[in-house]
Amino acid sequence: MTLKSLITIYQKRVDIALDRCLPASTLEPQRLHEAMRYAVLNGGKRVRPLLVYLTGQLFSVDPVSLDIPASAVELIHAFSLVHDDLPAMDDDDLRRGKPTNHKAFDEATAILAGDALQTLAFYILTQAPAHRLEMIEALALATGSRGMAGGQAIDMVSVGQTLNISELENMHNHKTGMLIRACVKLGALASSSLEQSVLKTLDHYAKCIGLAFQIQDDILDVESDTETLGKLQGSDIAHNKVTYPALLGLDGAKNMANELIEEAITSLNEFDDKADPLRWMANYIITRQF
Ligand code: GRG
Repeated sequence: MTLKSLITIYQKRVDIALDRCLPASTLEPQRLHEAMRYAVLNGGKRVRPLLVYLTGQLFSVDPVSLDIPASAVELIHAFSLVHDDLPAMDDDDLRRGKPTNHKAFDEATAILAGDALQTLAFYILTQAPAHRLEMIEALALATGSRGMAGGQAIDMVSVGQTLNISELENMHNHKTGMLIRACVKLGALASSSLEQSVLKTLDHYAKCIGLAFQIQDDILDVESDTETLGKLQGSDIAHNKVTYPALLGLDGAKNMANELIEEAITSLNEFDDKADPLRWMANYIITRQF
C-alpha cells in the first residue's frame, strides 16, 4: 500500500459515510439541507478523516467503526470553513474552487448550514460504536472557545497587530491544531484497549503535524496560485494576517515545518511498520500542493 492508494480508499469511504449522514436535499427545509451538502460534498482533501482512519489502522480497528468519527471531524471542519468565509469573518468568495456557501446561497443560510453541520457532528458521534462520550468530549473541547473558536477569536483581534512567534503558534495551535489533535485522538479511542502513554505519544505527533499543516498553508498562500488552491491566493496578505513566512521568511518557515515533521516522525519510534501511514501522512502535510 502507498499513501496515495490509502488516500483514495479513505477519501471515497468517508464521502460515502458523509453522504449517508447528511439529510437529503429533497427533505424540508430543502435550501438549508442543500447548503449543508454543498459545504461538505464538494471535494476537499479529507485530511482530518484520513487521520482518524490511519490512527485507527495503527490499532487494527475495523474501518466500519471509524466511519462515524471520521465523518464527525469533517463535518466540524466544513462548518468552520463556511463560517470562516462569512462576510463577518474573512469575507471570501472562493472555497474548494467554487463560490463560498454564502455566495452560492445567502448569508443567513450559510450561518444556519454551519450551525447545523456542527450539531450533526455531535449527533452522529452519539451513535459511535465505542467510547462515544470520550469522543464527544474531545471533539467539543477541540471545537469550542478553548479550541478552534478560541483560535479564531485570537485571529480576529490579531489582524493588523504584530504577533511574535509564540503568539502566532498559540493562535494556530487553537485554530487548526486542536481539531487535528482530536482526529488522532478519535481514531485511537476507537480501539478497545488503549494506554494513556500511547495517547500522549500520538498527541505529540498530532500537535507537531497540526502546526506544520498551518505553516504549509501559509507557505502555499505565498507560493501557489488561486486555481491550484481553490481559494484566493495571497489572501493572508490581503487580510493583513500575521503568517509564518512574514515572521520567519519563506526559508525559515520551510525549515520550521520540516523540523516539526521530523519531530512528529521521531515521536512514532515506539511503533512498528503499522505506523508507516502516519509517517507518510506527516511528510504529505508539508509536500502537499494545495
Ligand atoms: C464558531 C465554534 C465556531 C467556530 C468557527 C470560523 C472559525 C470559528 C474557525 C476557523 C477555523 C479555520 C477555518 C481554520 C483554518 C484551517 C485550515 C488551514 C483550513 C484549510 O484546511 P484544508 O487545507 O482544506 O484541509 P480542505 O478544503 O482540503 O478541506
